[in-house]
Amino acid sequence: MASAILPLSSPSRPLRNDLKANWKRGTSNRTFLRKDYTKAKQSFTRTRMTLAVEVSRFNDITMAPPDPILGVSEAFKADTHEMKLNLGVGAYRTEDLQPYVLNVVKKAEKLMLERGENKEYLPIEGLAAFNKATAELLFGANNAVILQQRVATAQGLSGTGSLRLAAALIERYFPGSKVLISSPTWGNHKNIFNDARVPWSEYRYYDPKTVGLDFDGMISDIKAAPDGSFVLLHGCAHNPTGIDPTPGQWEKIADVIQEKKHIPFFDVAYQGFASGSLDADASSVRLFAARGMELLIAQSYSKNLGLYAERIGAINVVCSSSDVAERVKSQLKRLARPMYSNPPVHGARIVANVVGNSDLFDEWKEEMQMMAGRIKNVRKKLYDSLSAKDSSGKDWSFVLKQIGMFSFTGLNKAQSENMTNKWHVYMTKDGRISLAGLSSAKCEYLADAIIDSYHNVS
Ligand code: PGU
Repeated sequence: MASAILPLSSPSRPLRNDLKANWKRGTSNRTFLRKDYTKAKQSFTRTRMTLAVEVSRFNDITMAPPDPILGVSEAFKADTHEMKLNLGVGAYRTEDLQPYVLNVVKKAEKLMLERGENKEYLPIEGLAAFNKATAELLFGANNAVILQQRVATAQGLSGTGSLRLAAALIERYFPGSKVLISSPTWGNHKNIFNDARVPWSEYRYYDPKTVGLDFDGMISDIKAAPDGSFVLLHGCAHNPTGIDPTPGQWEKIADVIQEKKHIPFFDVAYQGFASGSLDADASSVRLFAARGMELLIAQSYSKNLGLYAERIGAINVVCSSSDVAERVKSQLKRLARPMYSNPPVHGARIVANVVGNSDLFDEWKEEMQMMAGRIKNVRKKLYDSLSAKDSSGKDWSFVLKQIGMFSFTGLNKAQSENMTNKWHVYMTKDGRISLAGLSSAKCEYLADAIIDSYHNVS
């Protein structure tokens, strides 16, 4: 490694002379004493000690690539074109393409302020009222798993942090066990398991020929995995494809997972956002729970309550008995403590207040339907524009069939790059666009960009 001693080995000559002259004269603007000179000299010596090391101990660290999703927003900000669109990150925007804070969130925060709640540490497992509310929202308050106290719930740092905590649990208590993830999936899943040192492999999910689910491929890959693997499933609104199994297909997936003694691991980041109904969007998880299976479920309130930056979510582990659940919870706490000690309180209180107050809860459902409805409207308008403008006869109906925040356009990397470079439409390179970042006014512009990229770039 290169090293260098900077030339500052002592006070520079002109400065040194100046210091001495001032000391001899004894008079200057301020009186300069011998002790001042000594002090200055010592300080330069200290500087020398500090600087006389290698250029940097971190010199071998290379530049990390920009994040494939969050990095898109950084590039978007730097663009000044008036038609620019940020369809990269899955974050809800209003029709004016502005971030949206839900009214129920503002009301809950007002209540919290009036109560003058303190800022004491939460317990390691998080806010009790939140943990109760979040598990009930997921399973339904009267679900057997809740009544029998078979769920270990710990508040997590949103969906990502909750997944990471579950990955740490797998690494510690199921060493060598594999997690099966869909191909494709949300990009950060791979990072999470890599960093937790949990081996993973992919199961087939998306079929580009049908622009639909490769159900047979999915089933045979789950069957082929070693018994007792974890199978990561998107609870609803699969990211990035927007393609979910039908209720009948979910039953078959559960059959195979049971046969193989696998452990289902749900990522629920869009409850209420796919259909507009909290219950309907939890039906996949409830179907597995009703079979008496043990399972893991990570939850996020980033999208459905718009609490992106509050980092609020949870990890739930459904166990075969309350006794096991208690032990699992104690270990989740043990894993969390050295990572972040205990979770933040603000988002947890918002969720607990919204879910725990029947008026706010009803209002939340209305706002969620409004958000889901706006996305469905632009989805329809985009489909209409694509169909009207494209004379090639291509069938764009997949846009309508996909659900949730995203549309998986089928555009390849070069075509996606054309969307950005030529049309100022920012999106991930896998061809995914977030419809939550699209307004009705810009649907036609987006359709022009997609048609051009699809037909004129290979
Ligand atoms: N799981 C899935 C399937 C997700 O899509 C996301 C967010 C998360 C978990 C984690 O979200 P939290 O905010 O940690 O709760 N995916 C978005 C947001 C941007 C990102 O990549 O974090 C997306 O655009 O895919």
